[in-house]
Order: sequence, then C-alpha cells, then structure tokens
Amino acid sequence: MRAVASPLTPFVDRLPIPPRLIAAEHDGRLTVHLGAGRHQFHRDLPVSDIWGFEGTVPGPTIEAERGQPVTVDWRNELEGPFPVTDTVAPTAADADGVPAQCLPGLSGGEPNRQTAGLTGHTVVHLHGGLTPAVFDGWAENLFAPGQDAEFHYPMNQRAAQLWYHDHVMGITKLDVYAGLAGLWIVRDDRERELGLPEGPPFEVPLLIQDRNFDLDEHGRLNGRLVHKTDPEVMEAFPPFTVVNGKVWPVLEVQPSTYRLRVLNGSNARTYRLVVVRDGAPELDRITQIGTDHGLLRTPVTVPADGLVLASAERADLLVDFSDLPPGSELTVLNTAAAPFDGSAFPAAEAESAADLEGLLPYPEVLRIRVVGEATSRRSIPRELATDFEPASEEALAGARQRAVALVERELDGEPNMLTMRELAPAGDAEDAPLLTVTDGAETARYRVVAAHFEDATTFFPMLGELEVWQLINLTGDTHPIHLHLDPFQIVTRRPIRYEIPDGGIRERELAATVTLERGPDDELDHRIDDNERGLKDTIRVNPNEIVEIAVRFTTYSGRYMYHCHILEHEDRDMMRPFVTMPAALMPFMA
Ligand SMILES: [Cu+2]
Repeated sequence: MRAVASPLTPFVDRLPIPPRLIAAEHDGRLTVHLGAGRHQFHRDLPVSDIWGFEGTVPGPTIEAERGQPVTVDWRNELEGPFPVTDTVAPTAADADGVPAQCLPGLSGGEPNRQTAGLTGHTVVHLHGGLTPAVFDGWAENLFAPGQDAEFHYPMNQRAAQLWYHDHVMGITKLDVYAGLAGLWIVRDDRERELGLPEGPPFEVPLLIQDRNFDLDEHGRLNGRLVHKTDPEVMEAFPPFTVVNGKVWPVLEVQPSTYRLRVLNGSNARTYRLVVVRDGAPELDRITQIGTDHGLLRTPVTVPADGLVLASAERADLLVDFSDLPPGSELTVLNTAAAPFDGSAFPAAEAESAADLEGLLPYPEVLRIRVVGEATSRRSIPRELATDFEPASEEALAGARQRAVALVERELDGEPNMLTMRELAPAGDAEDAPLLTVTDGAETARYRVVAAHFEDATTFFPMLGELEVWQLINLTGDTHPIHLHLDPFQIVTRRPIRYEIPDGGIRERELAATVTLERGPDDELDHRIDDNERGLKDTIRVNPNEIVEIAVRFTTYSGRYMYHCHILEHEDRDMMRPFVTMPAALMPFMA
C-alpha cells in the first residue's frame, strides 16, 4: 500500500473545548457575531484566516433548556476577502499517481474567481431544531454584512446535540468550510434523571471535520484553507482531520466514564470510528446512548466495524476508561474510504486503514491519554428514552407514501449534477419515461414531477399525519438525507437492483427499472444498525438500497427543505422544498 508522509505531526495539540454559551445565563437572549477571524489549526501551521461565529472555529457551544425559548441575534459582520481558496485540480492524481485531494496545495488548479469574490451574505440554520419556518434558515433568505437576523428558537424539543451552520443556496460547502459552524446542546429533565455527565470535564463535544491547506512558494504549508476537488470527484475530501478546530489533537481523560458527543461536521466525508489501544480495537469500551435527536430507548453497542457517522449525523457515547492506568493511550482512527459507499472494513485492521485511492491518507482522528488516579466507573441505565416507539404496522399501512429517487447525472466538462427526483404515480396511458419499482408481484409506476430546487413544490405534508418516505438510491455513493423540522424513524433498509437505459437520466425525466431484491454483485448487508433505531434527522442511503422513513410533522406550518447533507451535493442540486400544512387549510389549496 502506497502512503504519503504527513507534513504535520499528529497528537501534539490539546483538544480545544469550544466556549459554552449557556442561554439561561443570558435570560434566553443571545447575540452572536459572524465575523472574520484568525485560527491556528495545528502547532506547526501558520495562522489561518477563517469566517466563524464569534470569529472562532468552531463557534461557541450554545446550551439551551427544553421548554425555555432562545432568541439569537445573528449579527452578520463578515468581511472579505473570502478566506478559502476554492479550486479544481486539473488532474485527479499527480505525476506519481498520488490523488490530488490527498495532497496540500492547489495541485495546479486555478483559484475560483467567483469564490474569491464572495461578499459574506449568509443565513443560519439550526440543524435538528424544531423551529418555525421563518427562523429555519431558508437557503435564499440571506442577510448581508451589516444586517442582522433575530431568530426565535422555541426549544420545545427533547434533549439532543444539534448544530448551527450557514445554509446559503449554492455555497454552503464554502461557508461551512470557512468555519461557520458550531454546536448547540438541548438539555432536559429526563437526561438529568439518568445522571448523565453534563459539562466539563466528563462531557466532551467532538466536532469532526476535514480540512486542507495551501503551500507557499517553498512548498511549506502556509495555513490558508483550500477547498479542492478534482475532475473525477466533485466532493472535497481533505486529508487533515480536525476535531474542535485542531488537526489530530489529544484529549486527556481521567480513568473514569466520559460522555463523548460526536458530530460529523465535514462537507462530504463519512467516518467509521474505531478506538484502538496497543494495536487492537477496543470498541467494547463504548456504549451509545443517543443519536441525532437524543436518547435511544436502550443503550447499544456500536457496530462491529466501528461507529459510522456521515455528514451531520451525531452519536452520544459513554466511554469507559476506568480500568486504565495513567499513561495509557488510545487512538481514534477512521477506516472509511471516500467517497463512502457503505463498504465494510474490519476494525482489527484499523491501523492499516490508510488508503490513497480511498482518499484517506491519514486515518488518525484523535489521541486519548489517560492521566491521574482511578476515579469511578459510571453505571449505565438500562432504559433511556421512554417518549417514543416505532410506528405500528397498522399506522404505517395507513400512512401517506412519498417516493424520491436519488440520481446523479453525468455532464461533460462540468461537475456531475445530483438531484432528488420526486416521484408521482403514473397513469396507465402515460408513455413518458417512467421509473418502475417491482416488489414481488407488485409493480408501481412513477414519473418525475420535480428534480431541481426551484421546481414547483410537490410535497405538502399535513400536520399530525404520519408519512412514509421512500428514498431510492440510483447512484454509487452513500447519501446522508436530512429533513428539516421534525425527526423521523427508519422503517426499512432493503437491497435493490436497478437498470437505467442509455440516456435514461435526463434533465428532468428519468427512466429506470428498480427491483426490490439483492443484485448478484452487491456485498453490502443493508442492515439497520441498532444505533439508527432512534429519532433521526439524517439517514444514510447506501448504493443499491431503498430506505423508508416514517415522519410526522407536528408543530409548525411553512416552507422547509430536505436535502443530502454532503454539502457539495446539497449545493448542486440535491435539495428540495416541502410545505407543512394544517389539515384545515388543505381544501383551500388551489
Ligand atoms: Cu448526496
């Protein structure tokens, strides 16, 4: 296996803990400035220009209480020039065959002039928030430098780890990459009844991202942020893993039980995290208690290969270090090649996970070092959440069904276009290109009724009504699909095989035959992991797979978005609107 030497030394910086901004200490009224800042990503890197909340990477961690509203005055004080160089390498690999994305610098790419000219228009979305539509951060409702937006967050929602980030149409990938992201933790009585760690030192948020940097004329890293893609891969998979703003940091822990709250805030990269000590995985130290929207019903172990988190997914973990003598070291490694397609990788081989072709030159994520004398192990409650159950068969059978095909359209001379094709049943007489879905003896026939963000809205869920959304992946990559507003539960994940005739993918039309059975070359298990059986807002849809989710929008009417959370996909053009409606208004819809 070929490798490239790292220009940065791993595990020399301490893991930073973002400052806490506790809403209750400010009567629920917060002011957050979005501004240019300076940030050092690693001891041996020059300081980088960034755009961040409070001018920091990441922004402060906002902490709120369930039922206590928070108003944030988001003050846009962003100033140019834009702090990231955006480029496309002219070739996918250099003369030695090393993928351009694994290397720092521009790899011969021209800086994108439009990106350099960005003016700091922004909008903030609270991911996972049950937020009225006007405050949800619609991607086109921007505020300019010098303007502010006062957003009201009711916080009528269960305890969970959320995050806030920029959500501008077409450039979320750039603004988030520049640093515009931070954590938001909701707390409630149920978590306190369970005695879970809250705050330092035993609760540690881990925001994982990947970044790349430019080189000076001598080939030395100069600290400037680089967003680089290549002619074959339209997503950025930068080589350096950053946790809470530092490349490969060190977390010192006491021999005790820690609550690690992990968020993948990367543009595109999926991580499969494995904890290794003395060369061997020790995943049994980890108990997962929560997911995107908070506590699971019962604690679960993480999957045998490791904890998979696609962009925007969260995991609430209790990790037991209580048996470890001072000086013990554990390493968190990532074994997921990119672009991620769900392929397995055994945890036992995590130390040799480096894979240039898989755009994973450095599997390192975090070093954990045990210091101090033994304290106590924390017992883990057997019953966690009691406020939700899986939808019954009967409820599912009566639910409104919607279907969406995830489609990648190849284009000459420009990056591929990804879309969510919303489907509607086709009449018997229709001869337009159709997508058919065959499940046993039954075949459903669909036509595409919307593909791009600006196409007319076709999804009008009624408040209070259960819906089942089918997400049909007709691409070769895993897509983390995120719904704004209410959380959902996964119902099924099933293998499909499909055929798309030549020319079957057009601007809006789609011809495809989908069969609900495993294809002969399909090696994925298409399993629902135990840690996905909670309240989710982002769900992975793997290749050759159909995922069904059950969702009930409950509280707010209005125009919301759902999208792939690979930011390069969301920006081009894997995002669609939906409008939640009170039942009483439906008869008046023209
Ligand atoms: Cu995607």
